[in-house]
Amino acid sequence: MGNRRAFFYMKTIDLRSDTVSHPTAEMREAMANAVVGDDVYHDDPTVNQLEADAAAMLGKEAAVFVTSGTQGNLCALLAHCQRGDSIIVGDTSHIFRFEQGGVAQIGGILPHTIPVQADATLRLRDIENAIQPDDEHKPITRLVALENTHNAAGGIPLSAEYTAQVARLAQERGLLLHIDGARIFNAAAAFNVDVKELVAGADSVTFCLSKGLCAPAGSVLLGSPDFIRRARRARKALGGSLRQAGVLAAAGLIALHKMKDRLREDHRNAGLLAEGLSEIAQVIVEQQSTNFVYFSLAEDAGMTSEQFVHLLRQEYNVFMSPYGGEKGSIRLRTHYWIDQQAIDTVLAAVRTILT
Ligand code: TLP
Repeated sequence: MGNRRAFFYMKTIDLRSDTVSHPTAEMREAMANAVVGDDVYHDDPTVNQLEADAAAMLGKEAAVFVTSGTQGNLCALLAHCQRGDSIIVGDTSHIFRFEQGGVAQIGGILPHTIPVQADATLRLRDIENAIQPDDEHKPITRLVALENTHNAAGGIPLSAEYTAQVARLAQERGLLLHIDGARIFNAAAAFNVDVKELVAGADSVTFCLSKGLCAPAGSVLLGSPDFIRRARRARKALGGSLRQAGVLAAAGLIALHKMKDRLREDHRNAGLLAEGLSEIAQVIVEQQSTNFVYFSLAEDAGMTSEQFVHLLRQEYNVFMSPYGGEKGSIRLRTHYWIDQQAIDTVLAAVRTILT
């Protein structure tokens, strides 16, 4: 217990998700000084700049600022689909699993799920087989959705080559391609490619400003001007049209221009955490990819994952997520506020608890 007390007054080290990352001092200052207008009138120069810069960066013609990744995906699917249409999505995708079934609940859209493979891909054969024939008994298959990086698969990125194959198949079969790119800049950092290459064949893509990129809120949805006009309508109906949203977009601009280039540091830190954890006898590291790490405790650890996570939180101010999936029972994600010193502290705390 003596050692544990030494950690007592330390700051919180929050590894539950990258969504917990706070805005930086530079973001807070930019927010305070943002030039704003009414964005429903397209009058907010800071929002307009964020949308234009994001479109240029991802190689799309138009963009709209939305409140969250969930809203971005829903606006995209409402803009692409009619009620009764069907979309092909992974069975562990965020759209299917973690957005309350909004596409069905609000859009009347039928998710046709196919298995997400261990490498986060959807098999082309499974996509082909899920496309419904033109038959009055069947819903119309409108779209395929990919997720990059894939959350439930453990932060695995999808390559430009794979995405191009799906885009080609979609085009040949008259389907649209949407990418939930909540962490697309992590994927770009992992492959060391221009983010444009990862979304080249997509009709729409969303990315989040508020995860590894550290902005306090907001996502961007991109596509053709006509698609974005329809997505803006959907955003309004969902209550997501903000007024002086430039205060948020100001942080978003810093996220876009300054934070994406440091995501490699988060990946390196996730690697260091995985490496350090794997050296502790009672820890089994299951997976590390981009900024995600999954591990479980060996039987001789003498406690459950829940007890372990509770102890870490109570005694060391280290927050982790008990996960309980097949990738391991505990999940960590690195982000801007997790530095080398935090990693050393976490590894020391885990060692102390388990030994
Ligand atoms: N994911 C959150 C939780 O909702 C699970 C997290 O902590 O990772 N797409 C992907 C791939 C996501 O991981 C998330 C957030 C979203 C969309 C939704 O983003 P928000 O939280 O901004 O609605």
